[in-house]
Amino acid sequence: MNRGGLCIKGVTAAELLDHPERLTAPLVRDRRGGPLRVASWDEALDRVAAGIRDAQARYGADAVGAFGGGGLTNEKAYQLGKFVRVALGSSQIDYNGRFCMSSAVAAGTRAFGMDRGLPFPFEDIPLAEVVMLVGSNPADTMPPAMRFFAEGRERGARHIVVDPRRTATAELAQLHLQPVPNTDLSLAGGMLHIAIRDGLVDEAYVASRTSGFGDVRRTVRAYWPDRVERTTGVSVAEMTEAVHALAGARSAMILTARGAEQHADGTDTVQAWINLALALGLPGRGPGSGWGTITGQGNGQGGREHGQKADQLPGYRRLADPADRAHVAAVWGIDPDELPGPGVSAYEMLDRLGTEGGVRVLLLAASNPVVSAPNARHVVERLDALDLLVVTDFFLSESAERADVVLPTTQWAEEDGTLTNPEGRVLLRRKAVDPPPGVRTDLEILHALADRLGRGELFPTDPADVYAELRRASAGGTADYAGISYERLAAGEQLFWPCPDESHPGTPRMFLDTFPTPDGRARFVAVRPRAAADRPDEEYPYLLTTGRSRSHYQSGNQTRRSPTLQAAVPEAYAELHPELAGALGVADGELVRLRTPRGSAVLRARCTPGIRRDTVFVPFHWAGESRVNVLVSDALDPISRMPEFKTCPVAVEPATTSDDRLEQQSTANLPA
Ligand SMILES: Nc1nc2c(c(=O)[nH]1)N[C@H]1C(S)=C(S)[C@@H](COP(=O)(O)OP(=O)(O)OC[C@H]3O[C@@H](n4cnc5c(=O)[nH]c(N)nc54)[C@H](O)[C@@H]3O)O[C@H]1N2
Ligand SMILES: Nc1nc2c(c(=O)[nH]1)N[C@H]1C(S)=C(S)[C@@H](COP(=O)(O)OP(=O)(O)OC[C@H]3O[C@@H](n4cnc5c(=O)[nH]c(N)nc54)[C@H](O)[C@@H]3O)O[C@H]1N2
Ligand SMILES: [Mo]
Repeated sequence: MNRGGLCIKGVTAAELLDHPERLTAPLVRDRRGGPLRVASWDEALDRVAAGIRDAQARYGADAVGAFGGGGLTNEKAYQLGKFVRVALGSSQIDYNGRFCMSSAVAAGTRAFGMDRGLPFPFEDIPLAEVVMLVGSNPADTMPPAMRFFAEGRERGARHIVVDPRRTATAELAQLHLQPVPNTDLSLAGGMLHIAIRDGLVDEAYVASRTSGFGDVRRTVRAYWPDRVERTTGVSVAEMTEAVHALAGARSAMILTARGAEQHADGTDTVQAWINLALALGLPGRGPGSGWGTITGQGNGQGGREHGQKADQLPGYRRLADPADRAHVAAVWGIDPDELPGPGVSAYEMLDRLGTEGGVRVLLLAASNPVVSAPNARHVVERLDALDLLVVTDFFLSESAERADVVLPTTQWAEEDGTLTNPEGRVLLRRKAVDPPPGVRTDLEILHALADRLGRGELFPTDPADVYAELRRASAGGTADYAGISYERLAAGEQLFWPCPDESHPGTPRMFLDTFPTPDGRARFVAVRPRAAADRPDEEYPYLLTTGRSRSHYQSGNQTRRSPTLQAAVPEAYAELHPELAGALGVADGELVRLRTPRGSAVLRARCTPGIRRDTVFVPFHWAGESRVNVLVSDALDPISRMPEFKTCPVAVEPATTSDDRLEQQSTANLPA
């Protein structure tokens, strides 16, 4: 897939396999506030099982929950979902994908009847005469995919980037639209208004393949281009140029990523871009055309298909659907009535930890919410209110530091498993090295816990066995893996789901003839901008947006331990326009303090003329004093439950007092 190309994080990932801070024995804490100490596996697992039994006896099955991650293999994500429903009998599970592409999932499902990040292969990108990337910076966040864009440009493709910053991706594009953060919905509406006004709508496609355009046509009448220009900061000329380019091309795509999606109106914002794509007749037109979302984590796609999500069963089946429940219960060998109903979303679960009706014992695997969840100070308070926090990780993350029990697990090179990439292509990752002694796989840990809860026989530990079961559980579902075997993958077949049987070639391109909606048509949905929960005012005059740095990954628990990556980008920073910095009296390289009503953070100022004057950008990879999620609002999208990671009003000032030193980026903290 990557033809040997890796990003810098991939190149350096092996530095972490035998890292001195690697966890190699379970840790337990005897009392809150006390130190973590080394324990035997039996002691640690017994402690967890006793905590589970105790909480469930006192408060009911839903008092125990799990929080997973899109970094888990398909096998582990599947097993975690099954563990919570079957071994715990609890409805309380969700995962960090809720913070990732959930708005695109919700919008894609609403519009097309199903969600697969890219309904076409990466290989189609060079076939697009025009590509519009909205809130997506793959030059930093998916460098191996850049060759597809480069190939397109070599063939003469035009690329348009919509981003409040002039990113490395925008540098490569022919056109860069630089909107005020959180105004994409208006921008897409303004562009659709122009498309209708200028007769660019593909009327035949709209008539034969879609429903609901009438409502949308009426709604976007109100998006006068000059009004949209005032809201978004993108000129009428730029909007016109962009929409004419998309409409005039024989093949064109609109791709969104987190910049468009991580908003409290993220679902409607993605829908607004899908509405534009549908009006121009792009989805299902053929190779090189369509709408897609560029998924993030290593298994961001597969991790969202097999039951880590609160309302979901494997294969994209739904917990609320009686036929889906019956199918999965039969594979699991249980009565469908034993399956709980849907639970609550990631932030809602975190928000209620330790409260009446909330989770009291939390199993956390493959996420570090102390750093990555919004309104992070509040999340820490909630984690500390638990009866028992159990964290499975290979390094002591900021979340693991607060745990009562820490269970050491294997890294990517130390076990087999499959991952599903943003195109729906299933990849088999083979074990390359043995794990350090003392470490267990996530599957072995789930088995040992299930065993203590009387259900061990339902939880195999060999990834091949788990995957075989996953194939049966997903058979006939939307994300159908039934025909994708380890053997076919090992033999080099390129397989995209759905793939219903072993003779099926898989499905690289979807929607060519029909959409999986009841009437086979894609749905337009009329959407309107909602007033943001908070707007800039005198106290908080600027807009904070957050995202990524090329050299660090997510909460930084892995990349802050890589000597090479630490040397490349040693500390947290805030990007500011030189004029804003000048007005504040801050020079490049000095410290600034950012404040919102939720907290404050201190960061190194990086002055760059590539960012809007009203916007400050901070990557979220750091802990301590520069943990930006302390500032971020927990307003949630009403449909996807995605938090508002990408904008909030912020105050910026020089950091001058003695307590403004950057806190040491502690990574050690291992118990003696
Ligand atoms: N180096 C690196 N690569 C990664 C990751 C990492 O942590 N580090 N994480 C992986 C994961 S899980 C994910 S989800 C992907 C994310 O990949 P991307 O979505 O490409 O990454 P982000 O930096 O979160 O956001 C993209 C861009 O959105 C812009 N933006 C901010 N606000 C707005 C807005 O209101 N509108 C628009 N149009 N744009 C806006 C930001 O300036 C930013 O350049 O990256 C993956 N790859
Ligand atoms: N402000 C702001 N916040 C954001 C975002 C943003 O753009 N801005 N982006 C959001 C997005 S898109 C995402 S995806 C999240 C990501 O944020 P997190 O969910 O915190 O992701 P990671 O830092 O990758 O955390 C994974 C943890 O699990 C461990 N781990 C890795 N693999 C495994 C495994 O196989 N098993 C186990 N047991 N542990 C493992 C790692 O060591 C690490 O500690 O952050 C979200 N938070
Ligand atoms: Mo993500």
